[in-house]
Amino acid sequence: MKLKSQALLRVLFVCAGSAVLAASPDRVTLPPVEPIPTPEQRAWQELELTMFVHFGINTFTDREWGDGKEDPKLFNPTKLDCRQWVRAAKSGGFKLIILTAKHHDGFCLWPSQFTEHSVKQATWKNGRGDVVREFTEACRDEGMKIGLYLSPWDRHEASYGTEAYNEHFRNQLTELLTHYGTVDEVWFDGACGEGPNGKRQVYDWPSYYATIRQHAPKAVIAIMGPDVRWVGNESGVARVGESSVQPANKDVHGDRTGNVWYPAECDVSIRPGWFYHEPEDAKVKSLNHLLDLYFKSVGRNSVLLVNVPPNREGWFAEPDVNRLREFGDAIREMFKDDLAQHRPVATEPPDNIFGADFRAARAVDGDAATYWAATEGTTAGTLVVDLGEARTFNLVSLREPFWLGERAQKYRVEAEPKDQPGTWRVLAEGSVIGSRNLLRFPETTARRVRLVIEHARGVPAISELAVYHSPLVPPATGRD
Ligand code: FUL
Repeated sequence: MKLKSQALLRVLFVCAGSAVLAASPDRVTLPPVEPIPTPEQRAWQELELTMFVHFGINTFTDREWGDGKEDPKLFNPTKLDCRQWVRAAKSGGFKLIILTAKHHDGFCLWPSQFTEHSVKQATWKNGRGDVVREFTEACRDEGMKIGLYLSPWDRHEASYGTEAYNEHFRNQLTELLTHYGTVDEVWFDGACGEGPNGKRQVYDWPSYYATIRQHAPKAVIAIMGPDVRWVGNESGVARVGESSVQPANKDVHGDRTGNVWYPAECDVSIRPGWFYHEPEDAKVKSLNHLLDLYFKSVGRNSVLLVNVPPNREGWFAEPDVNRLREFGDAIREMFKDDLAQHRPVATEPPDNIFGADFRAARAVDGDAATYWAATEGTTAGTLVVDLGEARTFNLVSLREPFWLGERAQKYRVEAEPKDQPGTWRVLAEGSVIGSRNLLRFPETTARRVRLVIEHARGVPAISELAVYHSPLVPPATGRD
């Protein structure tokens, strides 16, 4: 009897399962609002925090731009420890590190077979060292994603300024992308100065991109590349309303016309310079400054790229290590308690949902992969969250399911103040949301908070509406 009922149950279970499966092809899906990111762009945007490591011959000559005439013997990081970099980056919450494999001086941190201007001629390890090897192994062991910077401008290479250099550059790219495992980002600077023979190079970008797509199909190509856009300054700040939807740029998008998905990256150094200079040990950016940049980059629908330069021993210096840990601790503390999570949430007008899979609760379920979407054909909508009792807060985080396109064009966040029930006070206003918007405002005490999307390109959709209270939120400086 027992066996029989178990068998019956199994039959019922299988039937139910197949009913769901059979139904799934017809499940309602939210149509994308073009353009949308590639899977690689989406994964990259979700990293939020990435790190730059400027390290090379300049570290030993105390310069920012080498001229390509440096003696490679000077390169001697006696205690190089890439694991120390990676662990410090992790403590700061960083998810990917980009190493300057070759800067404008042409000195290669790996033993390239295409030049002698490299670690092969260094005092370090009698010319048998390979920083790219040690770096990529440390990243892989610690679960850190990997980026490589290869400067197209090369002030050492004799072929620079001739067609032969394009092949030289592709050869170096191929070495980097085939000898060290998966690479997640390739970073190209736009600088194009003169080489040793006084000539400038005409870069063959399409052939560089083809080389990357062939050997590292999962890598995004940044700055002078079609996947990731330079935000336009080196101070780590995006514009209010920064959008990933941009007109195609013919330098990097070739024949593509109209709008393309081209998300912004905000680069900045933790110190005044990109390379290590001892006197700058005293000039590491303050915690408040870094947190402010976080709000002005990650909080403005962009990725933050913070440079931390190792010293001559091959270590991140103590002030930088301490600052990174403080930064990571502050971010973890700020976002540890979402007052809106799993709270009752309603739409205005009622039942303003795209279907059963897109209920308002999806915006407050703590899972950024699920989302509320409004009724088909609408371009406006409101979410009202009940915090259960009057709570004090000073920060709201919003996210859209941006992999289906940017939607909001104009929105505001409001609270029903404890002392004025029935009225709504505007806390913040915005336009584009995309991957994330962080809104900071003076401490407010209220039981209900609402997000009013006044206008969207297509059906409004929200994957996160989170509310926080933290004394660590840096005051908005108004300085961009
Ligand atoms: C600039 C370079 O010239 C700097 O040296 C640095 O590498 C920075 C990230 O990009 O254009």
